[in-house]
Amino acid sequence: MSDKPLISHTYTADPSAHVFEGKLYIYPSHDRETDQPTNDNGDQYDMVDYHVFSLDEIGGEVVDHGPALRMEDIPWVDKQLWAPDAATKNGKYYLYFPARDAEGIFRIGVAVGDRPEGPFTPEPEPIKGSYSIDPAVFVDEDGEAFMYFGGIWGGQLQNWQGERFDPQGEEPTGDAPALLPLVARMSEDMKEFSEEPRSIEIRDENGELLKASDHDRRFFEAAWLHKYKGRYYFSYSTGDTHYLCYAVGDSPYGPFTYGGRILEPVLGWTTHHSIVEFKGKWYLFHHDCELSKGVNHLRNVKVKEIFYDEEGRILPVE
Ligand code: FUB
Repeated sequence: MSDKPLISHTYTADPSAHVFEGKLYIYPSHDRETDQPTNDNGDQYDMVDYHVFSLDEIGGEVVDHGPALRMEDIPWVDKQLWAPDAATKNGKYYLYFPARDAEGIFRIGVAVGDRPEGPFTPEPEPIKGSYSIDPAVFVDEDGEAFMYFGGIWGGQLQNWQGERFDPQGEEPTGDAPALLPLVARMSEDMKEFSEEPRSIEIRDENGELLKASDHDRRFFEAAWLHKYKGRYYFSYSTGDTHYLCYAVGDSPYGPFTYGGRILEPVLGWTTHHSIVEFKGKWYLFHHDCELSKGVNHLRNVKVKEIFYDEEGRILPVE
């Protein structure tokens, strides 16, 4: 299968792929050139809108449906439309997105549409109780929906270790448990959390929480949840070590046990993905920086087929 960028007329990243109405839809970040400085805070990821893309089949034409949501139309957003996701329920489509508010704090918003490709109308306020970045919304077979989210460093998760935002918050170090991603059940109308977000435990083979110093395995950002043969697979990026990893559990709330790496580091600092079944095969959508020849904030989406072994382990991508 070709390893070429799926989209080459514009920069795209953080692809959340879903099958809606028999088609494969991709909800990516829309990277752009910027004069913002490059730093660990991620200021260079300075995006201002979202486009939705669709394919009838893998390897077929990718249709760009144009702007689905623009920053200027979202009342609470000041800057940085980062990695989005989408979900459908009750005949509506929901686009979830993180962005910084007027105080520079990342919150998560939702916009509603009638079609998978939008357009989407944003709610005037972010989701109450939301913070940090990278929402991924999983709708289980019984119709219950859950949002997974969180990201450290520029994603600000380290600033939320107490009741409120602490500008001095830092990632723990050494043998302390690593910071954990979050999950919250969604309300029936998909616009709110119906409970307080709770931490997702990612444990090692001995049942211990991953340590903060374990940068090869600890959660950094890019949460994704999919279900395979009745089990829940939570996958994520390790950030500064640049791996895509997964962990497996028996409940959407976890706990999850670390399962291994899916993808080795790619060209560019960030790595971010989604996993989806389409027409009987499983695919990893992800990004690298091939088109821009390595400019970290100018990324392009790619797709690879993935496989499981008999025990349900995801085989690392070659
Ligand atoms: O695209 C901006 C940020 O870069 C995303 O939110 C992160 O997951 C990383 O890919």
